[in-house]
Amino acid sequence: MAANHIARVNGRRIWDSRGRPTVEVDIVVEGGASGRAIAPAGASTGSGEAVDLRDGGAAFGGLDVRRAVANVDEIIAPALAGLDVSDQAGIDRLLIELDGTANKASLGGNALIATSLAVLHAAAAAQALPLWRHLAGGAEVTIPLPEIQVFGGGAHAARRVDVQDFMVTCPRSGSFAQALDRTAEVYRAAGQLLSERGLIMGVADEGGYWPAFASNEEALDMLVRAIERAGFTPGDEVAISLDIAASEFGEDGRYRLALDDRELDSDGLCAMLGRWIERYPIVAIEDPLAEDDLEGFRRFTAAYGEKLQVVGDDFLVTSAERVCKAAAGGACNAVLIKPNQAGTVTETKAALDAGKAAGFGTIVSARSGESEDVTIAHLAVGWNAGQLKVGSFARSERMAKWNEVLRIEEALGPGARFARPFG
Ligand code: 2PG
Ligand code: MG
Repeated sequence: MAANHIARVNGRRIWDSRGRPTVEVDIVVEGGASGRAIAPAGASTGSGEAVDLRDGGAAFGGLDVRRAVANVDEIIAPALAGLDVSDQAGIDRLLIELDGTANKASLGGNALIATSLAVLHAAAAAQALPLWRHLAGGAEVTIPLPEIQVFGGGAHAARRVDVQDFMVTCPRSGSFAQALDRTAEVYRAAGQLLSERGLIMGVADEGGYWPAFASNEEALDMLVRAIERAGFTPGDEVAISLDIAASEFGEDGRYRLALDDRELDSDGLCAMLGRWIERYPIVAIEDPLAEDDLEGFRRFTAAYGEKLQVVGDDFLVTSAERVCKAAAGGACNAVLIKPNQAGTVTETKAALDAGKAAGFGTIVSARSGESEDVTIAHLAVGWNAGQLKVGSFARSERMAKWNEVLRIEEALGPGARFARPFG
């Protein structure tokens, strides 16, 4: 048997950053090389995502994954035995067929993505290449611009504020390392400001400060102050990026901002965000409207798409088809790329390629439930995504990924090109 052919696949039940069970897959090829990957998990999920297979019942809030792990061992492993790991597309097609559902509910999106990513790692290891280099295939790569959460809200902080991610990004940095340096100062300054005001309440799911604010806008004011206290000019070295995650508080064109005690229609929400765009140095807004509000997305993109990135996450769910439709309808100008929303590496790459073909910004992203797995750092570099979203600047499941990009930047040496998605 050839060296790249799969000798062993095994699933394992491990734990994610929220202390919930998740799926890990190991793949070993005949030549001895191996690959491993861990499925992440979202909390604010789009209805069009690949779904995780969870066991239900009383244990662990119904979130156990024993059936998904069994599917890896009993159904996926025998089907993949002897296949060549370098045929990612062929293996992903087989995984999709084995599952046989549109949303991967049968074998589980968690079983599929961990397997598909483990195949990718095994293929890189079989060539003794770091994953990013294997993905780049000799082409020049860019180091992504990070967007990093400072305050976490929405579904990641018991809806303490309505907006989910208050992030910063440092578009004028000369390198990834410098962007992290600047972010570290802002994160620190934000912590000091909160502690001075008696607002330190710990951190939300992705490591951003728990947002004990009286209004959504107070979070924005505090972020601007933190940037200034860190010694930077808001909108110059450090700018703001938001994930509104509006599907979490709106549907059928009605949006209920609980913290601000306001109910808005689609135009009202667009107008409110428009005022924020005027007042604050915002360069990107993700899911400004709910996933069912196509017209709202179109109007918002028509009004502000020239000025800033309008990013589809729940709205596009890492689907090439949805990206193409959004591009044709002018309903976005950037796409978030989450491998577990698609369910396989091949479908993830197709969504990214569709985004690039449409001239969209492309942002590889982690989930709110994460692990020590750093695959997305390699995907962002090797696929030349241009941007990377991982969560905050605390907690090792987040820092592991930022640190991995630092290592890649070092490996590229002085020739490393840093992406400039905002010109
Ligand atoms: C998002 C992600 C990350 P989740 O909405 O972009 O912040 O959250 O993984 O819960 O979907
Ligand atoms: Mg999002």
